[in-house]
Amino acid sequence: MESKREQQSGYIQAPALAGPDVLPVPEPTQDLQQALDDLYHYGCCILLNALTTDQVTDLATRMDRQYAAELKLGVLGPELGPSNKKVLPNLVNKGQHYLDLVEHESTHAVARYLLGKHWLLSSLTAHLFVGATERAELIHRDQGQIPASIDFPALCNLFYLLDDFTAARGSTVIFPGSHRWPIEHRVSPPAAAKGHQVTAPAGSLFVFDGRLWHGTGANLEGHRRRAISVFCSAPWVRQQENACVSTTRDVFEQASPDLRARLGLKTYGTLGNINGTRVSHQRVAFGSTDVEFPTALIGENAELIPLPETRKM
Ligand SMILES: O=C(O)CCC(=O)C(=O)O
Repeated sequence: MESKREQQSGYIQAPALAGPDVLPVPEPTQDLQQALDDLYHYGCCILLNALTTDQVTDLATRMDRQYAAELKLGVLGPELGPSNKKVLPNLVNKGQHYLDLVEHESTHAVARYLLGKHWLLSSLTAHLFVGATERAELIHRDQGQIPASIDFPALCNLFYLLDDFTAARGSTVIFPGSHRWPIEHRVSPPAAAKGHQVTAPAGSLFVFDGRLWHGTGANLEGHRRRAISVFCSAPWVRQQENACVSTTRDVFEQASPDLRARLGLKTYGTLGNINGTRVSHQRVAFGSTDVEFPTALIGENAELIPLPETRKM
């Protein structure tokens, strides 16, 4: 297959590999252009020093504090499952320090490269271990819901690492190059043992294309191994977190226009309306325009129905 350009996002797909070849893990780099080239060739990259040491320390401390506080919520807290690998959901309402990662210049550069300029935040989550695990978790492709025949990324996962990632700490098992595998190798996962584990220092940004086979490694040391996932999607994919319901009105009101758009308060072509959007805006192919929460929705016989606001109690 030749390189081909996706019309909506501008993403250029590398030629397909002949079979399910696992390429080496690309070397960590400080150079953004090299990182984007790695995404093209390998479907993953490691961008060094995306966060400063102070940012790493601050975010790691805040994540631990958040986890401890949410545990105390008992049944009101999120469902965290039996595994020692935990994912704290919806960081959007949990502090500006997390939202800053959505607007981080590296996030924008990478998401734009893979998904086009209208990319959305699909979810914002904290990943941490609270003990050892014996085996690797399920190997999967994050865009498993998207038809496997699609030869471009519809999602991408950006992991800001708050601890060094090593194999013994359960770093991610990845199959570099698998975003270029022939279609018959895109549905059933390869054996975890055939993958490579990521080695990268805290402060790095580890990115993987939504088509890349990967999974959480076994954390034999039981190290905390913290990371924040900024999960991004193409503007036509349903967001993992239902942001317009899951985001407090305070966050929306304080958000920059760019952040509001990433959360979904922007149309994309004919999608993403609130109470309908002026038709003139929808005529622009793949165009995009801001939307506002109306004070009321319109019901039968034009009855006005107040829109409930979500605010801190
Ligand atoms: O925690 C990891 O290493 C990988 C997490 C993962 O598989 C995912 O978020 O899709």
